[in-house]
Amino acid sequence: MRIKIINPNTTASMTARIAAAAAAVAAPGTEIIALTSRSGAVSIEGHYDEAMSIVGLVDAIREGPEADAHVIACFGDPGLLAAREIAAGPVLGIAEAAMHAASFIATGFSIVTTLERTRIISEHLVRNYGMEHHCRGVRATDIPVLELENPDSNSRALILAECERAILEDKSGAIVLGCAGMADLNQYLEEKLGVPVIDGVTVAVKFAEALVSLGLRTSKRGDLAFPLHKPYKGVLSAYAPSSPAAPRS
Ligand code: 2AL
Repeated sequence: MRIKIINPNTTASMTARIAAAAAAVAAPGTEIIALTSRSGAVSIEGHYDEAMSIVGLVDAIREGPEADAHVIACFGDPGLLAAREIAAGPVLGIAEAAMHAASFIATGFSIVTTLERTRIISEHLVRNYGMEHHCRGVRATDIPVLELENPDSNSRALILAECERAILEDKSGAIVLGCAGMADLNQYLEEKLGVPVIDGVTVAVKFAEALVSLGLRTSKRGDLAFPLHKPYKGVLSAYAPSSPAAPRS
């Protein structure tokens, strides 16, 4: 099967790390295609960045070979439901996938994320996904997303310290990493912390494999049906849904 992983920010080096994490867990018959958005912010760190990322995300879903499933590799899960409307196969957001995985293996988890201003995005997702009874805290490290790329930064140490506080203060049994740029940290953190550390990229790949191998696809009854055919105006005119039920993978 083919799984397309889309980094909705425009930083290709981050996509490379996401792709490596995905390839490390993919089953032998799974082809991973990792794409970097061609338009939008270099890092997604707020509501505006998220909103602006969705056109690039849609382009990436539509370009290149068809995929059996898609993964949106940004912890805000930007455009997740819109992506499900235009795709026929499953579309997984890394935040949704990570929270569900955490709820299977611990009664309570904490999310450790990047900038303080992104905390509200995770909090909204916790509520949207019905995870209030499982999530015991959202903790911001105030690390800018692109600092995770900088080998000279002390981001690892800051993230480790915040995870330790989460385990002690929130009484959490698992940590959810709140950024796709942390996809290479889970093993290091797990060894230091002694609790499961969940990176959404890897669990989303495994959930996608499971759904595809079970023959499960996005429901096209109701709100996730292909978008209604209608004209779009202005700079988005090229994005008008082209036919009432154009099946796109
Ligand atoms: C993210 C992420 O996963 N990628 C990105 O650019 N911004 N989310 C976050 N909370 O930092």
